[in-house]
Amino acid sequence: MERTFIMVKPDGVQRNLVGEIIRRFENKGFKLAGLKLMSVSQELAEKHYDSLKDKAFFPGLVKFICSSPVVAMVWEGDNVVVTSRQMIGATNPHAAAPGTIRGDFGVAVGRNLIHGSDAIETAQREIALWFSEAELVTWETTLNPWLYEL
Ligand code: D4T
Repeated sequence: MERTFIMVKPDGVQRNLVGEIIRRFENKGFKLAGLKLMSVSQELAEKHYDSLKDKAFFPGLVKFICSSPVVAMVWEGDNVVVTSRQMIGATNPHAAAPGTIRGDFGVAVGRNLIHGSDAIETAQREIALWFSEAELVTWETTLNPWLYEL
């Protein structure tokens, strides 16, 4: 089953949106495979955002991610990478559709609350970067026949 990496950023944690965000993923029908509240080191933040290292906003972004705890998660489900990005909404909350997380709760691109992997390969890289094998849980949910046409 496909997996994606989701992170509630420092602004989402500070604004008490962790429960709201988890609720949306649970209600959708995705299954939690990993979850932790953590402080982010500069090294981890720089590795995570490596593809953006030439952008002008990179230093500010790294500083922000390290400024306060984040909640790192792995969610599992059919098409979870693309669907999560749709649930999260456009990078800039101004452009994010109502009903999306950024559209409903954000007002600034540098405070856009949540990160979600943008492709299956990115998800695999990010999950390996943020979680050890031992922190990921493989488990069976009894809901599967009610979520999927098996
Ligand atoms: P993430 O990676 O956090 O899920 O965001 P996106 O995939 O939607 O967008 P991104 O990689 O282009 O940007 C990463 C991160 O940088 C912040 N950002 C972005 C910023 O502070 N200023 C900017 O101008 C842009 C484009 C927000 C998200």
